[in-house]
Amino acid sequence: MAAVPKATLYTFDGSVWASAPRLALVEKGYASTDLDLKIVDLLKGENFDPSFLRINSKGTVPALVVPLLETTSAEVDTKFRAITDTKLILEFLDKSRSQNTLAANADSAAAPAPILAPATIEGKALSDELIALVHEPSVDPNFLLLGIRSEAELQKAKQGLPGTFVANRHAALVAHQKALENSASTTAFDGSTNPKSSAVHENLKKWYADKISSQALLTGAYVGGDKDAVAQLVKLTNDAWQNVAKCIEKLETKLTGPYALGDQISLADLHIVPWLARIAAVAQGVKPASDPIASIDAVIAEYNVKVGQKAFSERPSFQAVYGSGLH
Ligand SMILES: N[C@@H](CCC(=O)N[C@@H](CS)C(=O)NCC(=O)O)C(=O)O
Repeated sequence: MAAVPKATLYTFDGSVWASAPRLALVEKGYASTDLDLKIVDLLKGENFDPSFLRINSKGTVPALVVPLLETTSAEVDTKFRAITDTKLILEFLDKSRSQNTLAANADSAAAPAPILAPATIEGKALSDELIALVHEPSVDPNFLLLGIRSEAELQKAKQGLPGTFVANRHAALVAHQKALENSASTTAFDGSTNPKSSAVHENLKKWYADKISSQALLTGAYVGGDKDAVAQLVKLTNDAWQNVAKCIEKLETKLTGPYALGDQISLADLHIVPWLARIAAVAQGVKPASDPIASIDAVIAEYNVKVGQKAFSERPSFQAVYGSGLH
């Protein structure tokens, strides 16, 4: 029997936003056989491989590749589409589990899944607002991981995970750029050039050049020993932490409690919890917490988030994603 086409979630354990669909899979009661998980090691810069960029041209996780229903029959080759935005991935996972559209062989006898989308127009407006708040570029949790509040912090960060991350990413980008420059992918066997592959080649070259320049500040500070870059990074990091404090204050006024929208967990929690977890992890100096639940509570207490996400830390989904430490 031909294998039934399944969705594939591209993920990485240390990723903030990939943690959101990982929480959702548990909350929705997906079985481990419902979809394939593929690890893209961000620490090694695997998200910059041309093979991954063909799946997600943004080069980010999470990415969910789903079979198109109209092509999941034996007669036609299955076509797939990629969903590359965390919010859309969660909405898709929420809808698919009750409708069993994620895999053609989804077990229709499985227990009904909770609906995570808010049921009312007001609920949806608040949910969208909360989700947008934690996805604001000014409180980017990935920047906070690599940010430094002082030169002394840079020396520490260089020795740890942030240093490895920045250096590996830069090395991967430069290696891909070099490989493209040296490759003759535009020339076919008969010596002619294929305009399509030549355009792909040019697009990729531009992608790597743009990405390298978007990382220039981090690379300059961590790898290049550039004093101006260090000073600028220190300023941006301190600004970002001010923004985090404001964001937490805003969350505090808007969260209903005990979950974001009230008594039931909803999509908004699955965005807020990974954001708070990263903030907590960075605030502790990026070391694995021996007790992740106590540490997230400590950050919430420090910022005086009254309702916070305390209730969430007792859930099996939280244990599955953060049981061995916040990230
Ligand atoms: N706006 C995107 C952001 C996703 C994102 O930034 N993912 C991070 C991991 S948490 C990533 O893949 N970073 C790799 C990179 O930017 O090179 C979303 O919400 O899905």
